[in-house]
Amino acid sequence: MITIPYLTALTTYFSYGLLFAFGQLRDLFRRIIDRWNSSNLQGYAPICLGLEDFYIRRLYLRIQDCFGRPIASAPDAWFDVVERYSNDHNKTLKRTDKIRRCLNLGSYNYLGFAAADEYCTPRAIESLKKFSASTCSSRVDGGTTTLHAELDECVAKFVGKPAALVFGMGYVTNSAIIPVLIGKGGLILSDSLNHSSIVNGARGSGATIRVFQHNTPSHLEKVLREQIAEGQPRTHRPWKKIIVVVEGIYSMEGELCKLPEIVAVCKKYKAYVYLDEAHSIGAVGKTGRGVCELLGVDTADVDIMMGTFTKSFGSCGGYIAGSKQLIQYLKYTCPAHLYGTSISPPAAQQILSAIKVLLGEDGSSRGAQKLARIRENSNFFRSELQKMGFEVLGDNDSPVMPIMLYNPSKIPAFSRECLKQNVAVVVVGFPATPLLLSRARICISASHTREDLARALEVISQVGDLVGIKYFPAAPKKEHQEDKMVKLD
Ligand SMILES: Cc1ncc(COP(=O)(O)O)c(C=O)c1O
Ligand SMILES: *[C@@H]1O[C@H](CO)[C@@H](O)[C@H](O)[C@H]1NC(C)=O
Ligand SMILES: *[C@@H]1O[C@H](CO)[C@@H](O)[C@H](O)[C@H]1NC(C)=O
Ligand SMILES: CC(=O)N[C@H]1CO[C@H](CO)[C@@H](O)[C@@H]1O
Repeated sequence: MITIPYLTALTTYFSYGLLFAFGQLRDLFRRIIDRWNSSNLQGYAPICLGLEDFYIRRLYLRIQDCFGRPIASAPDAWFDVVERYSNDHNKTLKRTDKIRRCLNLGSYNYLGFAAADEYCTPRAIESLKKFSASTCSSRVDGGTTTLHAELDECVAKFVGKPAALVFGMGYVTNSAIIPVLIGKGGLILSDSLNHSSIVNGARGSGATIRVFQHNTPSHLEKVLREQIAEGQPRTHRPWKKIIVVVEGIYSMEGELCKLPEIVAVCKKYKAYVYLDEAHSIGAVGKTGRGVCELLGVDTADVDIMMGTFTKSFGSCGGYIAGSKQLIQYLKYTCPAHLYGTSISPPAAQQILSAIKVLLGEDGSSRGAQKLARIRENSNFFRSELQKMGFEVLGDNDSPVMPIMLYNPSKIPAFSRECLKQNVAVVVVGFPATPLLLSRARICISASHTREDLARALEVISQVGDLVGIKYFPAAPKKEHQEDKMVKLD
């Protein structure tokens, strides 16, 4: 739950109201002109329609310089941001040859494997030479190299499940696997802040979807009881299967899943647990094995473990880990496995090498150091931000920390002012977050040094004063201000 100062909520609604009103007015004029200029009408329905189109044209495009900035280097602690200019009020942006060396607070490079690594990079290059960039084939045809076979086994062992299967893309892992696991007559219970890939998979499955309050085991139990009592729609027959889908770390909230409590509820009602560890695998836990290790949950109690290699491992792709029976079933039935080209061999080698470093099998203690570093860095940065009076979401140990901006005008202001001082941040607004809850999302990396973090804090503090987002100045204890707050779920 997030509490917003009343005045902020009011001005935020007012800002969106103003943007919406002027946007609609301009659209109205455009429609009148279009009608008058009949050469535009060809008998087709407009291909882009509705609120999304309106939102893109009238809100997003005004601040699009804050998004999709081209990068000219690896996503390391510092990276090169290409400067752009516009001749039409940022409607179109053109690249220049100039680059700006910026501190990178946006990439999911939790362990620092995304940049050149003394162990991983030479091996990835070697595999590129040996296997080439693509297998040009699906796994069941010619696309299973020795690397792929090794990777399946290595991932299963790393996450602590009997078997695993890797895919070329994390997003597809969710969106293609969920429909194979469950269909009509099944029930999916999903956290209200689910990732888009889960939403896509769940909708594509044809199963009934019910949502429980974000990270609230008691509400999950309530919904589960109701749904079990009611059964399938119309027929009221028992559900064929129930799957509860949660994430290890919620990427927009920086929050850790309340996994022990959720697992207990699922056990009680015989529902399967599907855990998406995109942001937690590699990043948390004593040996980087994710939220199960961090929160002391036996991996045997999590039926389907999903994760991606695009964050901590500095590669691409995703995995599903589970029982031997489950993985065997997926190998014969999952279309993304049967008909999609297998993961790129250098990417596979990068993952294998990164896991070896984490486990200390490269013969050094760099893996353990990285894990200690990401934790120290994250906890230091979070507590400093809180001390400065920012509204920071998320839990300790999580390397993701959203700073609340609320007001739509503060989205571009924060991003542009930080960039001016060579700090690159990611800002997020509606529709990725609820309308009121725009934020900047900081991702801390093990490759950030203390000087990097001190520099980032200095800039963020200055910009925070300028933009006016220190919502809790000199009062880290929020209880005193409760009466002036609006509560939002
Ligand atoms: C929770 C979650 N699941 C899945 C994905 C998709 O992974 P990928 O980016 O590797 O396609 C993401 C990506 O951000 C994510 O946050
Ligand atoms: C009318 O339509 C033509 C062709 O689509 C276009 O080139 C022209 O700019 C339009 N005029 C106005 C006033 O919108
Ligand atoms: C366009 O973007 C730049 C930053 O890239 C910003 O300073 C400027 O205010 C923007 N212009 C408009 C009209 O929004
Ligand atoms: C498939 C799924 O889980 N969808 C839900 C994700 O969360 C949103 C917002 O809470 C719901 O509207 C979806 O039904």
